[in-house]
Amino acid sequence: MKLEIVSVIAFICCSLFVKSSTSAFTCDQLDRWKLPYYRCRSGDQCILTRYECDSVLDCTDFSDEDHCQTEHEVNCREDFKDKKTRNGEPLQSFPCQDKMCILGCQRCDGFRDCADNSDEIGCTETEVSLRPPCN
Ligand SMILES: [Ca+2]
Ligand SMILES: [Ca+2]
Repeated sequence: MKLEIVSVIAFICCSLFVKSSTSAFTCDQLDRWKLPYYRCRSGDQCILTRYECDSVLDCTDFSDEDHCQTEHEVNCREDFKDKKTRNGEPLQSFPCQDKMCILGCQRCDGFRDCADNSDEIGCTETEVSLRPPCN
């Protein structure tokens, strides 16, 4: 029991910095620890509630982000506001169809970054192969 409490505290502290740590816990654990969580549509994966609609894909089936248009619009405005690249140019964003925002360089890079895959729709093979990696 004591070990579990220590684990919960460690988890909460670490998860402030390491988002991927959510995958290390099962629905049963989050349930037992009485932490608010969101069950991904697939049913066998759970994430902390605060990762639902945070504009980052956490569920492997993307269900934590596919119903969040309003939140995405707000996050998009805030995430890219006054952001500059290393060259001092405004950071480009790409709006997914569901209003989630990704980096402009993630469009047509061959990887699904939008929950609805709209960043990879209509891309030609040449476009994908010539796309330089984001940096
Ligand atoms: Ca998320
Ligand atoms: Ca992409």
